[in-house]
Amino acid sequence: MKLYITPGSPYARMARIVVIEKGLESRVEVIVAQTRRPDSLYYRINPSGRVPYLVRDDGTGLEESSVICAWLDHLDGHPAFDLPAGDQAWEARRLEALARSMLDGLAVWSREIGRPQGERSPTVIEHEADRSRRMADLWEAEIDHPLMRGALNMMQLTLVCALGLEARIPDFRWRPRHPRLTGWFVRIAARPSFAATVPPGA
Ligand SMILES: N[C@@H](CCC(=O)N[C@@H](CS)C(=O)NCC(=O)O)C(=O)O
Repeated sequence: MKLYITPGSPYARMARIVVIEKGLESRVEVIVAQTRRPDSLYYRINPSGRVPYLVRDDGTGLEESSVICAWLDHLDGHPAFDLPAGDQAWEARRLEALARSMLDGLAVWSREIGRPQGERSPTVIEHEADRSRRMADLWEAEIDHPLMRGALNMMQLTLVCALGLEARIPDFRWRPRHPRLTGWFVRIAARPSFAATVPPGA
């Protein structure tokens, strides 16, 4: 299989973490794609131009980090990241949606500051910075939830990839006012799969 990524993409990072957590390194070739370039050859592989993108051994291409993570997780017949059963499933969905929401906002912020100076929108940047502060406050209150403290799951994985964008967004300084979230992040980010996939600095 071929997994197309960019080193700075938090969505691609989720798939890369699952590859490592599931011990699939020898089966999945990780390839850096040229995104956001006119006429990139990558568009012939994935017309949307987005990463992550997984080309399975049968040639079928999969888009969307959640779909790719689930596919990789199910390959061995022993999925580790499926939703829990019963009422806990709704809690898991609620938490995953909150983590996704934070991640999506930060991805917009990161993209915006990656534009050439004259093309950046201060309005977008301020909007996303404000959102990130509210979401960090929310997570400071939620982080002791049993699902955030138990075995690794998609909620935890998504939130770490969101908070990890501190490497790409110099003004995303969420740690000082969020001691519980910081302690949680430091512990979980020390896992080899997370440490091996830290995005490069801005
Ligand atoms: N919802 C998608 C988001 C993927 C996404 O937006 N990836 C960005 C990188 S962080 C990308 O490929 N951007 C290139 C482009 O928009 O052309 C997922 O979860 O996989």
